[in-house]
Amino acid sequence: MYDFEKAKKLIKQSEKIIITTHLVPDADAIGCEFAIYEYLMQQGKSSVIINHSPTPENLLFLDENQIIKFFRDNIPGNTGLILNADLIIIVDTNEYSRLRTMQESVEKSKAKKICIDHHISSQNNFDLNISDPESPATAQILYEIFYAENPGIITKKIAVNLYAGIMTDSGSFKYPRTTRRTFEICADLIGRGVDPVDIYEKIYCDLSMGKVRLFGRFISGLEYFDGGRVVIGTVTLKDFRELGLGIQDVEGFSGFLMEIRDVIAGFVIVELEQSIKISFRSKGDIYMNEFAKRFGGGGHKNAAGAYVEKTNIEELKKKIISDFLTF
Ligand SMILES: [Mn+2]
Repeated sequence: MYDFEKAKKLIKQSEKIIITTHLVPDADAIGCEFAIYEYLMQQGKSSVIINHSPTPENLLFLDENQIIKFFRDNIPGNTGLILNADLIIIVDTNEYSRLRTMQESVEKSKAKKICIDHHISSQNNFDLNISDPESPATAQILYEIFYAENPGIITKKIAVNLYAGIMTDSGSFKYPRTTRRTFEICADLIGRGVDPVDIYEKIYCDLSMGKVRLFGRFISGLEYFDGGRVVIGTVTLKDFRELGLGIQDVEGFSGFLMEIRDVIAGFVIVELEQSIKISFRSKGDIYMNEFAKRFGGGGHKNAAGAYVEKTNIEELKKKIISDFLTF
């Protein structure tokens, strides 16, 4: 199904292997990193996971031995690791720019680069690109690869990581790319020792009081357009500062907008220190990845994102709404 032969060759030839993923990693990103890390160990290869962003608190259980290194902690040492690597495996994104602070050294590195991802592919150069935009999660692609190689690869530890990725990226099995195959895979993973209740509770039943307050502000500030079919919400730096929170605490807000009756498109604007993040969500055949391009972003049909330069938020909202209503 996926051609893993070239990847195996590259892995075999490599001694210094780095695994990395996109900024503000989710469970699919971290889960895939650990699944590959464990697979490489089985192949007698040690590897280093280095990420731009810290691991969100609710995903720390996936990194119980605190293996993940952070690029910003020690730039000279980590830069050296990246520049001198033989192989860099990038999961859950196909854009070097999403590696943020690591982008420059990854692109400069002489290492071969493998991308394994389920976002619509851009024109970036990888030595190997295993990409399937039909897959609900990168973790599902990895499952198919490992299972085809040898089902015995999928230990309980790998199963937990893959399940966490599939469960979260499929919106707990409700997003459109969820298929019969997704359930078959998850059934197999549960057979390998995954406790779905435990993983769900660890990831989702972990709202801090601060996040609930932030959500309350977000909800009361929602603005509706086009007779309630379009909704836009905002989180500002002021909110973050007053509640002592950050971008990781906005996780789930955009998905929530799609649960409002009659809403077909939703936008979440998050003001950050250096930029503004826009999340785009839609139902049905509204191609938010296309719409997000107008703001320099991308993603999936029903879920996309963009980072834009700091600007007046009210003006940005007006632009998003007026652009969307003629989209
Ligand atoms: Mn993903």
